[in-house]
Amino acid sequence: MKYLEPLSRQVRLSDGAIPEADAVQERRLSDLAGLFADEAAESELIASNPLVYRVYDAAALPKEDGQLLFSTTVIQSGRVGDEFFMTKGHYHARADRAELYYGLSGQGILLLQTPEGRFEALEMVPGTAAYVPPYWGHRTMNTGEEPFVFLAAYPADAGYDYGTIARDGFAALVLAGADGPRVVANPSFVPTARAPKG
Ligand code: PAN
Ligand code: ZN
Repeated sequence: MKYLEPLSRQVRLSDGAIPEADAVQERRLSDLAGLFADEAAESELIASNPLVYRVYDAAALPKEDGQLLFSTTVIQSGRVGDEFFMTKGHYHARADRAELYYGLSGQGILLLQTPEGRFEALEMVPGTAAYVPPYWGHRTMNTGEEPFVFLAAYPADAGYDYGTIARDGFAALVLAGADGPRVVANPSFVPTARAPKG
């Protein structure tokens, strides 16, 4: 039996960074082109191409059944039109894989949807543990003035399906309103009638 070595990583609580991260992914607005509802606001802001979020992948582990990956996501505060800065959003390529998010700092919303277009919005603040069930697409947005940071832990073979959301959009939008964030149905969303794959 070949055992993997136990490991730990420090998550810097002041900014969500993992200094010993195996990889850091940066997503600028140009990486999210076409995902925001207000196209004019998006193309205006793309000229300065702000950083929207970073993902710190904690450790290089085998992407196999039985392994867990973990990472932090740090979403900057900002908006494109009335829509809050957000992640690209994805289903898992192995759609039956679940995930756990844990809020570390700032505030945000975890938006989830089924392929048929049912959606749920979970508020996330420091200390919120939020469960992403199998088959639900998921995207997070920063609804506050500070960076929004959460830890994610997920099966290492979950993978990413970004294409479905890039093509069909998300069932709901989260918009800034006078009384705080509003979750509204997205009129441009195309429900994906597809058989879940596992
Ligand atoms: C998270 C996300 C991370 C960035 O680790 O990958 O928050 O969001 P996008 O992958 O949608 O750009 C996760 O859900 N992993 O499965
Ligand atoms: Zn995921």
